Amino acid sequence: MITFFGNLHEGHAPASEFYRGELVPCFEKPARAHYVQAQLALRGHDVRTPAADSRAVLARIHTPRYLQFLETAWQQWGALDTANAAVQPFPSVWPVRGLRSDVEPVNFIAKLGLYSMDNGTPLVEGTWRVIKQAADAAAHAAQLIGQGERGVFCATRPPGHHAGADFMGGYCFLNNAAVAAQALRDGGCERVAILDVDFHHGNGTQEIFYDRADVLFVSLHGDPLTEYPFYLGHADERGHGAGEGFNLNLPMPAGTPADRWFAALEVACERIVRHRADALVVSLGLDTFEGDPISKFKLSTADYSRLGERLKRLGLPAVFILEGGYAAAQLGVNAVNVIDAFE
Ligand code: OKP
Ligand code: ZN
Repeated sequence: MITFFGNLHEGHAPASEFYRGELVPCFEKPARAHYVQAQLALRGHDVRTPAADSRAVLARIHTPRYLQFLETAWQQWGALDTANAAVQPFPSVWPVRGLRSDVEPVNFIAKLGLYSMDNGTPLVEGTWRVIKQAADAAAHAAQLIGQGERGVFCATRPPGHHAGADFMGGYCFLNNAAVAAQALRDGGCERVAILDVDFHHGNGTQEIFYDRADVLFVSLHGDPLTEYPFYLGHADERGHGAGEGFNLNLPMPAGTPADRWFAALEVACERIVRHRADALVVSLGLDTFEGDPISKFKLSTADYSRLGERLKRLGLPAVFILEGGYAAAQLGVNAVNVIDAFE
């Protein structure tokens, strides 16, 4: 399968993130991409560097002030103090209910809070270049589908599905799946379906398409009552206005085994078929794996082949976007199992 690999990805390598109130090494680390790259090479895939420019489609997904902030954030942080070059900025205050988010503060940490849903999305000097290349890959993949390709895999990091129109969160900055879906629409697809199989609900993708009927969003994930992102992803979120009925959440409890997960996948596939989509975007998180250090489903390595086979039977051209998956040493095998079975 044609795959896009972000050769700049090592430029986004934050040292630490908050976990249970302490700073720990980041789970979302460059080694994840190294393992995927190695497995793609081993199995003879056509690995390319993205060459499209996603800027126009990014402007249709994210707000101007959020894009402006992301692109200049590190420079703004560094301009405050020469010592900041060696310090990761984290937000510490957020405009929750009753506070104003229409006025952008001048204070950098306050701006970071305005554009964040959590303190779990570390930003470093190289972040913009890396996330822009991942979005470029998503846009390029959609172009290739428009030219008749059956499947394209974006083996990029960091993930994107928690990023909303104007905020980062959950290691995500730019919503690559949304970029792919919008680029497919702009390239002539009348209806697009997004299937998000990451363990965590894709709150950003849901939000971006919530009032639209042209892009169906379907997600299988850990129940937000107990799992990140906590504040979105319930079964009663069905879409709004013209988009009513075009959002389907299938939350499942922690500990969900493979047979129950595949039963939910059937429900998801039935809804996608009913949408009569021209193309599919798969938010391919592999953190449903039984060995994942931060997630709680029980899929095995062989189950990822089963997933790829089931998606193949939908008969739709598909863009696969790498999302989560933190058992790094197994990530390559699990991800490429999906891709190989789909082919
Ligand atoms: C991103 B993706 C707190 C640790 C938990 C939230 C998990 C983000 C998962 N710093 N962070 O959906 O795989
Ligand atoms: Zn995840």
